[in-house]
Amino acid sequence: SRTATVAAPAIDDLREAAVRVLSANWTGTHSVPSRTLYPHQWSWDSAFIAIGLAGWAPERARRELLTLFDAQWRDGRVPHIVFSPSVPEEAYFPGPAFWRSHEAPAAPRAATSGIVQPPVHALAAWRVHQLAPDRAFLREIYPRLVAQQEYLRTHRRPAGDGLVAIVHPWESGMDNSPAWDEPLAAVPAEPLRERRRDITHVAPDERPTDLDYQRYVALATAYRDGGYRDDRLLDEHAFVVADPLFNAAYGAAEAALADIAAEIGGDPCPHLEEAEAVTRTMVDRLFDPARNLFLARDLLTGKALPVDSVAGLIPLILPDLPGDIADRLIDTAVTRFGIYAGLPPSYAPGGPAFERARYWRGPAWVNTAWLLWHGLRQRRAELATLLAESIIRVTATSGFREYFDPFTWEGHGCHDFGWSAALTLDVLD
Ligand code: 9WN
Repeated sequence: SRTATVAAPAIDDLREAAVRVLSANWTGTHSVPSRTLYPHQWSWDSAFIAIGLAGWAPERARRELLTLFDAQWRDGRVPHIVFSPSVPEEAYFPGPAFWRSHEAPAAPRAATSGIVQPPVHALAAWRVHQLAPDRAFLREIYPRLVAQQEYLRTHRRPAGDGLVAIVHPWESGMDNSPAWDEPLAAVPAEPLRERRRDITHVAPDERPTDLDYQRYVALATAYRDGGYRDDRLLDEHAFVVADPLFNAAYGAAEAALADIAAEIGGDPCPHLEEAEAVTRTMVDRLFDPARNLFLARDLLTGKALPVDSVAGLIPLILPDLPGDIADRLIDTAVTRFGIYAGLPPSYAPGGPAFERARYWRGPAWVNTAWLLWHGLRQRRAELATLLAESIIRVTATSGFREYFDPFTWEGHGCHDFGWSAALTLDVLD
């Protein structure tokens, strides 16, 4: 069994502890990623958390996703944060008064941000259904998932080359990844007028820098002041990047939508075709045969961003990825991301930007390990088992922290972090 290396009583304790975290983070309609640092609903967190709820609280798992999609914009975009009206503005920066979603014509009733996150929700909905079958849920969420993809397809392919673009590092979910250093350097930094709240909860040297935040806020302000429109991105926006994790999530979502469509009597074919097309485009445009890794591409300069980010391994979740490319990625995962020894670091050790405790610049995260596990299950079952065991051992050793030192497994960031608990539960079951 996957859990053979960990003693049985410890496994039971770990399962109970994970359920306790998810119960404490549940608000009645959705989960917060963390009661302290992230007191609202986050888009891709909710997808991962739903997966962990499905095994023991399936009604909550479905509600988690449906609550998020209740805040979907009329143009199909699923906002990266849905703000809870009961949480004070000062609790998180930038909050609803910054994003001013209500001024945008397509915005929903709930206050939200105006940017998105990796579309891992179709994958999550399908996994929730596999763990707790419910076709009525699939029928309800399917058109919303299709609209989410449609937004990305029609609004977020500015270069016309089939790659989906992100317009903010927050959209990647890996905010201060070294992959964004070069494109961000071209973004003018403006002094912050608001106080950062994150560093009241977590040590500043485990978070992005003030300079990063100045640029994050400048970019978000520009996108907001342009009415959250996407029609002139290449001419007017300062950060337009194709990220391999985001594009892989988009492609894997089409594959999951094909499964969902087949299950509810719909037509899987257009989804399968789109999944294949995205995979082909990604191999053509983002795979770097010298590094054996997918790289992000700056769509403003046309240049590949030569950075060893774990995001470049995530295309393993694409079912149609050619076997030789998958083998090369697996070789990279083993040799440069050390997956025989533990969880993959967010950025390969040895690179010039590596920092073992600073957020997405080196620490290991459970969600990227889970995505890799998911991508390896059909291809290299023994490596997938190893990764599942590592997730279990790291969280059993250090608790459900937000991220971990990739060598010592020391926990960093906030405690009782939702997806660390949720995805541990998923690989335990
Ligand atoms: C900005 C909630 C989110 C995650 C992201 C992670 C972090 C936010 C922040 O927290 O981002 O969206 O305030 O730093 O980078 O992946 O979804 O857990």
